[in-house]
Amino acid sequence: SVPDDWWRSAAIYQVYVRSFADADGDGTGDLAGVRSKLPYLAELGVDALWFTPWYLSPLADGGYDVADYRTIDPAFGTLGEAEKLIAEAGELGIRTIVDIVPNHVSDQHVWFKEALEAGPGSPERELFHFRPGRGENGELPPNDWPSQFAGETWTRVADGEWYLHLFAPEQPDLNWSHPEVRREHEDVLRFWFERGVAGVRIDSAALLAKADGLPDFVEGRDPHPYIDQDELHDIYRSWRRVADEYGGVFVGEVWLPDSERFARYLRPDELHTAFNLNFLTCPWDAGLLRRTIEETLEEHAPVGAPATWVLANHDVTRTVTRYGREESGFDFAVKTYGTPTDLALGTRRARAAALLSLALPGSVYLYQGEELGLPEAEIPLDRIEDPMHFRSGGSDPGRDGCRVPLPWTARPPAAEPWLPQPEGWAGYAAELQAADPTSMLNLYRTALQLRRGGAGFGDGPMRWLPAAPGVLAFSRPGGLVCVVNLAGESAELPGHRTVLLSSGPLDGAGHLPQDTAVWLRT
Ligand code: TEU
Repeated sequence: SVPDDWWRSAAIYQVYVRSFADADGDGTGDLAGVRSKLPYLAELGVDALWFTPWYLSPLADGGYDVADYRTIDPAFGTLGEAEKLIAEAGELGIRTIVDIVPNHVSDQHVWFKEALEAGPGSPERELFHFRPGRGENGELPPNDWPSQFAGETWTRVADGEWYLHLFAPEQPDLNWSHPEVRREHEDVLRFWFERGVAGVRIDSAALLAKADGLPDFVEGRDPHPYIDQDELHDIYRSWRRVADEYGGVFVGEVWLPDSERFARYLRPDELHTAFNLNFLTCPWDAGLLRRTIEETLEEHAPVGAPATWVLANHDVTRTVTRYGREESGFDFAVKTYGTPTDLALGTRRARAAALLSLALPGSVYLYQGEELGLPEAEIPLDRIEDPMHFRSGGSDPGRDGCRVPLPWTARPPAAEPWLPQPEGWAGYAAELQAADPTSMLNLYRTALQLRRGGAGFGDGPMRWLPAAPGVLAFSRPGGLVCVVNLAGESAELPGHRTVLLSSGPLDGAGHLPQDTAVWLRT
């Protein structure tokens, strides 16, 4: 029998469908491609798949602009195929998590088309945030809110009104004070739970509710008018009741550095889990990592929610590139090409980080290609599609560099992928790595297998062990010890233990080299 609290310790693999596996050879990944790779995912040893939005979408923001939540985009497949995929994955013991984008819809969504048509003052417009402009002729936007992407947050339509979009203009924000918006989303949750999904990722979960009257905002003076509004908790309590009918779970993309505010979303009648973005953004530094881990566990403890550990996703610079740079912290905002990067160093650190995150208490998220050690790709300017690039006026290369289709074989793909694979990419092919015992893929496979079967992994207590400066060492129940060396020299390992797994070779003296991690057992 399968425990119903599987999510407290799961390893969850993020599938960016468009770039995962292309079965029909049109350069774009599809559901048939995912189905063909289910054996690969089962062998990797993950417990669940999170699919980035696979719904009907003009792809103005890679699918985070949804035109219809109940239809699969024809580029990916059909609803019937999604149902087959969910069932086939289930037979292999792999659960499915879908991605819900409640903050906004596509400008091609029927609601928005009707709102444009119906005009100012209509009930259709009330589902969004339409307002007259300021200035003599309404030529100025209704307020001064900063965007979540570069660029404006308001766009003016032909009849002179403006509509709010925290992201791109193709992503109009919904009005979450409207009962119809709430009703529709709870129906969508039911629609997917009925189809067998085990969980839902909630996109931009702290942004949905807006302060009454959409007031202007002065940084440092006013309460934020659209981040972390109190009404959100009422929305998620209501969603939780829906999820509980199906035994479904939530993971929120709650981007709030304040740990007390963050933990409010994880109260027992709200979201089960939320992404640990502080861990993702933490530089490769022993003191900072230790503090982040401690704060994470401290903030989760009072609400009884398990922590999550995230090293990568489809929005940020790939791990081996990030860790191969002088400034290894979160750098999506300064995601510049040509920053000096030592990929060998970054790869060593990424391997060590994998063992660290998989040994910590809670669940772990992996982003496709992380298990292959893919670096960030440099995308030729004329091939970039991410709206972030265009909205920054071209100064930010955007997020496409971590979204390049995966290399499966050493041969070039049959069709030119929608984003070009850089030269040398074939060297990372899953097929080659599967045959190489020292590959990143085999490190992840072995680690995930040990983690699955092993006592002391997953949710539960951890205890820090004394260690040299720059070295992190902790134990888990059942005798598991994890040691990560971030110091400038080799570190001695605690005695009387066997090495279960190591992210790289130990040195001649049996010590742990710099930027290496090890799992030990008593
Ligand atoms: O991202 C939400 C979010 O927090 C972004 O503002 C993030 O900071 C940005 O992508 C820079 O990395 C989610 C999705 O993960 C992202 O892919 C979407 O573009 C966005 O929502 C809009 O739906």
